[in-house]
Amino acid sequence: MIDIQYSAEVRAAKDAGLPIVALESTIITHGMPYPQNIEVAAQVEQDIRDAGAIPATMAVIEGKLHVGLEQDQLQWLGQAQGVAKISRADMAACISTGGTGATTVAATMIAAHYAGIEVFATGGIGGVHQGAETTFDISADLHELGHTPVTVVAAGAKAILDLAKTLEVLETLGVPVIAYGQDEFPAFWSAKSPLNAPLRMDSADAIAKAHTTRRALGLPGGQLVANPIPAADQIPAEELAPIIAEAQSDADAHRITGKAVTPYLLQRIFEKTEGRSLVANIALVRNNARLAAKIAQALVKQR
Ligand code: PSU
Ligand code: MN
Repeated sequence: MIDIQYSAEVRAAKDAGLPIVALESTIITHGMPYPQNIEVAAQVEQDIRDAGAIPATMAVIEGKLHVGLEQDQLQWLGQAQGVAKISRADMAACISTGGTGATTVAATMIAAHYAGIEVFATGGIGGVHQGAETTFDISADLHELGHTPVTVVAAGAKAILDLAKTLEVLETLGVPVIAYGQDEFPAFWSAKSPLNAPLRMDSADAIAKAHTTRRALGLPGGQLVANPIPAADQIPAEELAPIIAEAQSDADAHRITGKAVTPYLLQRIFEKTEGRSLVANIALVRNNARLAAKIAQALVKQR
């Protein structure tokens, strides 16, 4: 067993059996610019508290797995240089070599499950990239959803991805994709997409019941809850499509590959929308945090 470094708040919540929501840290170090990244991280934690649960932001700091960060640690991480972006493949190596890394969706799911936390809120999961038929760039987040029993609340997959292929891979891996309150699979900055999600649920209770039923059946893997961005905060898909295409061809021209692809595309879209993509990203993460808190509460009630 490896030691977990709990924040005081998460340790107390665990002892009291309170609902806890996991949060990732790659969105802080690689997904948003400083200083908004730190403001958003603190705001999202507060949204979870206001909605009746306790936030647990995950990170590896100098070889220690942290489940819940203290204020000063969050401040430090948001400004630190050279923090790794860790996923399933490199999480153990980061811990064993005393490294420092921010957790992606995949690594956050592993950390949450290890700490006994069943619900996790993020912005958007990684998925199948455009052009994956030649690059083979498919996020490890998808396989993690097939392996690890954590319910992940996201605003769908980021619209920089190939959403149709992402849904196909999730189906192959046996991952329930549940649209919340609508039929369509949301497209991150936009609430709707031309694709329907395979499943739809309209309450946190129903999502919590589906989670426990999967576990009772002995099925490995989690669920993806696709929670649409609030209508007032979205950017219309037609407006974003050419911007995403430009960002993608910039990435190709600069031969950006591997882990660098997603942060590069997010940064380019931020520049090309003059920051509007970030405003939408913040709104959707906060919306996901509130739903995740309700699901965590429903799970505690069902125990
Ligand atoms: N959601 C956001 N911003 C982000 C991410 C998610 O709103 O930056 C991060 C998550 O950590 C996710 C990662 O796991 O992007 C996906 O990276 P990749 O495509 O390299 O697997
Ligand atoms: Mn990738």
